[in-house]
Amino acid sequence: SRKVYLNDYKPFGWEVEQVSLTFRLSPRGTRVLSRIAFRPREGGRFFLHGEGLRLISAAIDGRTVTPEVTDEGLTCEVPDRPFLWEAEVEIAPEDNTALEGLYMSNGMFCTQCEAEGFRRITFYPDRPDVMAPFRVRIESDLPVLLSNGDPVASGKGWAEWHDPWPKPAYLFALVAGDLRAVRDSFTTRSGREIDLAVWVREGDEDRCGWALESLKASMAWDEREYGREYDLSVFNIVAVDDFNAGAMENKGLNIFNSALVLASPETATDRDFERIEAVIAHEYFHNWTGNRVTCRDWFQLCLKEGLTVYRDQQFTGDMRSAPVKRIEDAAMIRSRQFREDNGPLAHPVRPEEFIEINNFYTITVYEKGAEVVGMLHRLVGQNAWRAACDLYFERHDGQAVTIEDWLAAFRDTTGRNLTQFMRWYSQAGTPRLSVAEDWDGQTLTLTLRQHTPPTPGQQEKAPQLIPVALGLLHPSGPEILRTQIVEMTEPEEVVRYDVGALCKAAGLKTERPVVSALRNFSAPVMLEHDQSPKERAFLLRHDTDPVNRWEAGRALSRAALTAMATGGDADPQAWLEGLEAALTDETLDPAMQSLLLSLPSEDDLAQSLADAGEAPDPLAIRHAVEAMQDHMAETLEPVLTRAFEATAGTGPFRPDAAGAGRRSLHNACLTLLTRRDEGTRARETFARADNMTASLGALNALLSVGAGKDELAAFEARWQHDRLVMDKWFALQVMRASPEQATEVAERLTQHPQFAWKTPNRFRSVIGTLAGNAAGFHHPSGAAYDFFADWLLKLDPVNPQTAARMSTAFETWRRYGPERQARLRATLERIAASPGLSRDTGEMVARMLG
Ligand code: HT7
Ligand code: ZN
Repeated sequence: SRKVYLNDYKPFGWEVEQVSLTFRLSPRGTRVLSRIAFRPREGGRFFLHGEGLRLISAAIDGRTVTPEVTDEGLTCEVPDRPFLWEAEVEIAPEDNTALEGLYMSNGMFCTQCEAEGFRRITFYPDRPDVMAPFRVRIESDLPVLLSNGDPVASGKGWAEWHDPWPKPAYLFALVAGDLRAVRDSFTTRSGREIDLAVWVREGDEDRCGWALESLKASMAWDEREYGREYDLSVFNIVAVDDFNAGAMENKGLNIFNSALVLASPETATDRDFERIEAVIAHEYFHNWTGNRVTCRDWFQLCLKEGLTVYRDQQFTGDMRSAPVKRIEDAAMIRSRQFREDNGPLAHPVRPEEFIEINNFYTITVYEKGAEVVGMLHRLVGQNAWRAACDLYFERHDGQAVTIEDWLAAFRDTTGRNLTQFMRWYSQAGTPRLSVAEDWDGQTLTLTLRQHTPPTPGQQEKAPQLIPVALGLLHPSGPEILRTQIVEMTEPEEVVRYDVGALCKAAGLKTERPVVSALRNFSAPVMLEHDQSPKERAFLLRHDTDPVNRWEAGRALSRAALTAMATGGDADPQAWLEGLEAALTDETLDPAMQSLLLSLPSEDDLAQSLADAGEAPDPLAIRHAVEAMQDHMAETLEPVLTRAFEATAGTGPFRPDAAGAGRRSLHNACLTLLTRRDEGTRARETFARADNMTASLGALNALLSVGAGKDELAAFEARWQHDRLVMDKWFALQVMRASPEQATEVAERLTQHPQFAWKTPNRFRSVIGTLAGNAAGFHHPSGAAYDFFADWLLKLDPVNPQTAARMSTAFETWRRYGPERQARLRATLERIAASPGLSRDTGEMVARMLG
């Protein structure tokens, strides 16, 4: 397979002035007629992408031409002047199981064109830097016919749409089906009324309210915070059951995985509500960060994704709790992004080469990309941030641009030289930041050192610009130095604090302070700061920075758990005392208390052991976690019981942050208390539950102690006709299965009549979840590896994009001991050697094998 390189970028030789498309829809033989007005620029070889298309006819300015067609597209002699290209092709949406291009889901036609799906619809320069206005005519007997932009006209069996905003083909969308609309409207700050609609299958209408509320909140927020207004007369969202990812920001016609649109208290958990709110916002925010200003090429993916994730994080922080959101985001980066950055799949936020771009929709591009944007925001401050964003929109509206253009807006606004900052985009890997303390009785000297280990293809690393947020606390509790940002640029820097003066100013006796470093997770780095359990327990109680308060608790529980998992001396006393204090602190938000109560994931613990040079044993980790949960339940039973009772549901379910926080704490307490009461509370909770958060919380608690058989059956009987709830039912069983039974449970579920493996949501809920059950997946029998690989190979020819993404289950293979490593390597080699492997999965497996 051919590699594409950032440095090989060349603009397309023609401008596309206008695109007109006519679709004659039919499941096995859809005809697509295209009329495209080209105007020469640099010219060159005229090449249009096209894959899996049957060319019926082609003409230039009305005269038939016979282009040379290959598997990837066509070339043709064209005149050296503006010309009209016309072509007719035939495609078979019903046979399109890859879910890229035009495909069918439950009798409905829909599209997914990002990144390179448009070339499966018609011949076109399918690259993001070719932007044009589109007119679309759809002919079909289906009652609802939608495309991008504003509706122009419609009649029986046809509809026409016009999108005046120049857009790349990846933002094209078409939907046709027997759909129902739930409607609302939004008046922009300039007084234009926008028609909003969520389109769903019959029967789902009563689950659209939250998506519409979230959409209106997002529209208002983008106007308020960024001065960005919506720019068409309609905004449509469609829910689709068969979808490779979460959602897609097509201009004026967002298409969503139904799991990320449909919600009612009975069927969706608080997490689902929060995710729906965030993803609706994310896709809406793309209207400016991605659509009006787009990417020059796919190497610049982080330009739209990193920025849009950052914007959706800000939105969630504003709608809910900013500290809780920041802790969750920091936790996600530290576990999942660091895992990617420290393994064989490491790549820069802006990669420089790829074989299959779909493999680069990663946590590094999205989430580390968002961290980089957040660092920039914090470095320049709020006013300059807003001014630079305004300049970026003004300068580049209607253009396809690069990270250099993005940073130029900041350089030109602030006068700052951002050359070193640019390394965050070009250098892969997680910087290690160490903090060493020296105390002479008056002055505290901190020596900060940074280094980034090599990553595949990048041996040498230069120092990064790291904003290190630091604060100091007096050992009696109060803060003596408020958060201060040290902008570190060198491999080593020394910072001195006159603690005597700071203590004096605060009216306190001079004592060695406790350092709170990397507050608010001020940079995506691994902090190495050797603090004692006593200092950590102190920070857990007193730090004014919520992220570091949580981090102090995490460090304590992590240390105890890794010691337990390796047969060492574990002393969880300091942590449990801190936890008890947090649980009885009535000023603390229940959502925060719930976060403090949560343990690091088994995968995080495995990574911590690997970082310390030990081969993790996932079974030992599972036993350690269970022993710790028993210990917590026993020691904290009275406080857990009080918190459980204090958070018992009162009044109707509202999916707001306060209610979600209470329910989260309630469920966390229930899970622990179930280890003490033989499931009595969980059974009662399950029987009384009037919302999905409570039912699933109770079921989860029961399954985690090996009980809950009857409840599982009752749940299935009640929800068997609901595909979204059934996904939860499938996933929970695999997630909570014992290490010995996990593969067997997953295997049994694949025999279930509702295991529709070609539907990505269902495949992920069973097969994907097995990889999330670390102790089950890495059971020494190796059964899970074989089972997982067999399913991956079955899925690969049907849906390569989803198969490739799932293959990352093996990304950590090198962290395990020799026996597991040998099995994992053999499994990867078996996948790599299998005939006809897709380019998508082939690239992933080759990178993992190194
Ligand atoms: N920009 C989109 C990314 C995407 C995608 C979505 C659905 C199916 C396949 C996809 N490939 C890429 C979604 C987003 O990040 O907003
Ligand atoms: Zn996005």
